[in-house]
Amino acid sequence: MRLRASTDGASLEALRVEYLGKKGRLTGALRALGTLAVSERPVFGQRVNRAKEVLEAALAVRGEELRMRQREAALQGSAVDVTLPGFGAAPGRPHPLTRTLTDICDVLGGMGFTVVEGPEVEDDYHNFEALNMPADHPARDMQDTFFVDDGRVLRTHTSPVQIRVMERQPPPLRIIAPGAVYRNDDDATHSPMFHQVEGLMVDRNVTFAHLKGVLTTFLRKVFERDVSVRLRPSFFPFTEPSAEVDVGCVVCGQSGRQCRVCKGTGWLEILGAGMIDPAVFAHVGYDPEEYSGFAFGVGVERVAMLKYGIDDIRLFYGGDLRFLRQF
Ligand code: 2NM
Repeated sequence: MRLRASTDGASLEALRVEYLGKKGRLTGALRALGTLAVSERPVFGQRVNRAKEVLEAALAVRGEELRMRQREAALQGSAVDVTLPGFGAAPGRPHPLTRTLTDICDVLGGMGFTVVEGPEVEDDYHNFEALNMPADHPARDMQDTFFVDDGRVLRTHTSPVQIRVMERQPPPLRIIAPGAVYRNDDDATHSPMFHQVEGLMVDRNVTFAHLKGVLTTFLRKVFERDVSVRLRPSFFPFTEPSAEVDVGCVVCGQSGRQCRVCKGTGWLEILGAGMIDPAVFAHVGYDPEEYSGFAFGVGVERVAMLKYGIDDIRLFYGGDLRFLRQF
């Protein structure tokens, strides 16, 4: 009865002290053992001890019962309402340049090109000499080169990566070299560090028609529409013939009317390309009589700016979330 009546730890403890404490009733009873006749002592002692055991067990059971009840009450009080709306997750996303670079590599990867990489600090030989730009070649001035030390430079393009691959691997070859490149130039459309993807295909009987076909397919996949493609004659020291490649303006749909992106021309310059100059093949030990190849280079920032209508390259590097969240 009194066990049932005690509803908390304190009253249960009071009950324990009352019976089993130093001055408790059962303890008292044991102490009284000495006043009994010797013959009565064992039976009495056994009964008192038995009563103690029963009481201890009952106290333990009731104690556990009360602790359980307390826990249940605590859980009730702080119950979780699973119907409440959750906290919104705020996942990040790839930077628009990362996305564009990945898209370009995915498209060319799907056309059989393999990604290759190389150093950003290059020697003069791989960045210039092997690409048919000997010392004092006027084309070197146009590159706005950053010089490091020991005649080394920050690579001004990713072509040296392709030179390194050709040095160690015979044709056929179908590779792309994506990555950061550096030129001392800084305004709304030029950044001292920007990104390029350069492609190279070398085999027997590779022609300018292959170049045009690959680039047309590539550009239509990257811009996700049936853009027109136009080639204009140009010059690069490492290709002959060379071409600049335009796509029909993706902003004004080639109408050119008041278009700030194509400046009313209806065309956007997007790529440089050409057939590898035999002088380059000579440097890497390829036989120009047996093999031919085409190469092209595309600026990742430029593709992203044209595709998304961005007019200042510096927006890519500012880290402004209001800009980045639009992608
Ligand atoms: C361009 C334009 C034309 C090019 C050449 C080479 C190499 F290493 F194979 F000779 N790689 N990329 C190349 C050719 C790049 O970018 C505007």
